[in-house]
Amino acid sequence: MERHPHMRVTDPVIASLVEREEARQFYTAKLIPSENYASTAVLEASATVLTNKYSEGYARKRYYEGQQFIDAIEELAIDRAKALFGADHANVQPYSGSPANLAAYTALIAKKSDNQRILGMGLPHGGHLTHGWKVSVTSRFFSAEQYAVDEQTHLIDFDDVRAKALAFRPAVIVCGASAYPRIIDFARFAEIAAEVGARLVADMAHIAGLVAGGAHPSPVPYADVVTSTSHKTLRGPRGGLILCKAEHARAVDRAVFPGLQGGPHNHTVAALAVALQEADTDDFKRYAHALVANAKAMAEQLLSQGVRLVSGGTDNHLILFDAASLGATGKEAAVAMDKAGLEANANSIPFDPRGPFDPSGVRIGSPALTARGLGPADMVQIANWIVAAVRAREDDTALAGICADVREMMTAYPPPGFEKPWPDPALLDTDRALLDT
Ligand code: DSN
Repeated sequence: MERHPHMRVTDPVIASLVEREEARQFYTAKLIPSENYASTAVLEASATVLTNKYSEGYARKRYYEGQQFIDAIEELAIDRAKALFGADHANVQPYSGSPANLAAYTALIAKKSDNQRILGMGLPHGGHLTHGWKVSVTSRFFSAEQYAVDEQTHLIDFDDVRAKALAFRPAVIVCGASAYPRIIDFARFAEIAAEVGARLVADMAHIAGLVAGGAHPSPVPYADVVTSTSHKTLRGPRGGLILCKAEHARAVDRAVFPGLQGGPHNHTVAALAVALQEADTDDFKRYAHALVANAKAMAEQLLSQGVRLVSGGTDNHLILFDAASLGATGKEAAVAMDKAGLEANANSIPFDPRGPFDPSGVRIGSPALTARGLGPADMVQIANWIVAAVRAREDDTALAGICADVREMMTAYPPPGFEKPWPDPALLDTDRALLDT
């Protein structure tokens, strides 16, 4: 059966690029911890005529007619989000995690005359751009201060968080991370927020699937507002959501629409509803615990090979390793790994002596490989390949050899969202110029 039969006719160049990306995702070991494989059902919901509909507003209070089915879909997504995470209120319209964070801050810092200060985790210490990092609008629209991890342990330095909270008196403290391999103590953040009279925003984008599956403590009981993406460990479509306490419901809804966004992406909301139902199952709980076990297996094997890990290991889905312990920079290591079919990203490590484009670290994780069904023994093999690839970074023949082995392993574990016939691996080796012929 031919893939994408209509697109092949109307736009063969895009169809061909999509097919090649399908092949790349199928045959590559996806180690980027913020990526995953959505199920076929989630992909089906994403690719529906719901994309044709405008729905500014909320269910039964819309600015356009024809909403009877859209309302039902959005209400289902909201109900499922509230039930899965035990939240008072859910908004499923944010386009992704960054707008969700901006909406959370504007909801809690409503007026120009209010205290406009936010305190978040510094990007090089594992935080996100939108937690107040200097190049983000979150540090221009608001006044931002950043906390750090401890230089020795690489754990969040709560003395630093508290001292900065007392000195800076933020309106909002942001917790949550994009590159932090340990459990986040949301209760401790809530204590500090209460002490200084700040609101607490928890960005659980990276760990939403772990929280849903009971593999990481939930921020919902502690935070005023919880933000998330839906496409990382939660395995949904590319989008965002916000959960909050009842007292903030109206402010959050108004911050999303009309504050920051126009019409919601209804196809994404439907796909999110599908993903939330999938996440409310015993299968998903097993997945969440398995991905942590897999990350630990990979971490232990890396440690046994002399690789230095930020914080010495992992409690969650991700690992940050210092490529200098393999004699490479982060970028050199990530590029070599990519040639070997091991997809990762170079990443700053705490107190990194190098700059952000070629930092010292590489960030890897287990969510996508666990979704394919790989287990701890496979993760040991993957760790060995990572070390071999970084060591052989100048040797394209050796990297190609590892890549062939990776492809063989990936073929044995077809990812969710792919249907037979499997992509043709030759698509990965064809020249780009052939696309135009
Ligand atoms: N870009 C995401 C990540 O890779 O962690 C954060 O939003």
